[in-house]
Amino acid sequence: MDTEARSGVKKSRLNRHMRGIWLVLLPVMVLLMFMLGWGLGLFTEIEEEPYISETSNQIVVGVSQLGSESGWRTANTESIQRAISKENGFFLIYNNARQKQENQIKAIRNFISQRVDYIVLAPVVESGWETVLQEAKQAGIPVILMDRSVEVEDQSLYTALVGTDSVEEGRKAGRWLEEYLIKKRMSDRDINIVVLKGTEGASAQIGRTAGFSMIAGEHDNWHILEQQYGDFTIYKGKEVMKDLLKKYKDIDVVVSQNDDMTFGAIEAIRESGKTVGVNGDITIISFDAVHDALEMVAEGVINVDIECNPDQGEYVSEVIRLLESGQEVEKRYYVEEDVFTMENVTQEVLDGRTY
Ligand code: GYE
Repeated sequence: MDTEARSGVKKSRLNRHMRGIWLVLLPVMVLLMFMLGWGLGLFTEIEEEPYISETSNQIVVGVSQLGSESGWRTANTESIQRAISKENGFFLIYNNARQKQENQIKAIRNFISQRVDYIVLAPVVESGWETVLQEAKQAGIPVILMDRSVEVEDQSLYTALVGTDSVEEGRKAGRWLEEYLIKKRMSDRDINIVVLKGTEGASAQIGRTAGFSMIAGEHDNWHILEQQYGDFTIYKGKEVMKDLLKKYKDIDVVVSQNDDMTFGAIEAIRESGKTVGVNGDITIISFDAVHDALEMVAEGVINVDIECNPDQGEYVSEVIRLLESGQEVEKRYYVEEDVFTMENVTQEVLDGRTY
């Protein structure tokens, strides 16, 4: 055999050998790939979250809370967790967004993919919700807003709002100041005011600012020296107040849009050597009326506290019950609210205040 022929024989033997290897290897590889795919769940349908099927007779509710910035917020969270409970026939999936809208959007998308029955949203800011609310609507999941509201053109993007009338709260603060100045025979004097606003873009802040400004606008002698964001927190309230005290030597009134900022502001004022409250240098107007703040109202440290009721959980669960039984619900449910001064903070009020 010449060399060419010999190499031809070698090649065909080699080919046969290779084919033999492949014949064994190929089925093994296919089997291995199949087993791998099976292990990864590629050949089975994506399963529902197990608890949803386990809770078929419970109403599944996803709650997106905006954060935990204040005593009021803690009470609001407790209220919704109490109402949307197992004992009441609900299965709650709770998420705290830590003041970030993007976290709330993520949570809502998560609720949608888990096919919850209802979504409860306490929105940190007012705008930027269209897309995600549209997604919930397309998935057929009703959205109930709690506490704060959203700014959307299409009102059908949410089913109902359970909250407070923040514009009215701001007006109440203004009207109280009007009456107070009349009583003190100071209604003709120049009054210097600073405003500690809550979170930028939050409906509670926007409403309270607008409501108070409406009344302030009716008085030429009321001068709003400056308004600054204090994020509804003690820390920021103190920082902002310190800054304002440095800038203005003659502040008469502080309008602080929640009790936490008020606590911080009072610390800053006292540290600057000034006094607060009923017989003090600076009149304090606060919002929320949590227990510790009401004690300070009773002591005359805070002049007035415009109540904002965080007990909204029961109203939310009531709205869900109505929807479950196929009934119409109102678009807005406002909870009842009072105005507290030294005169009406009784021991009974203090004892009854659980937050
Ligand atoms: O006043 C404040 C909280 O949105 C009404 O948010 C709520 C406000 C409340 O952090 O304390």
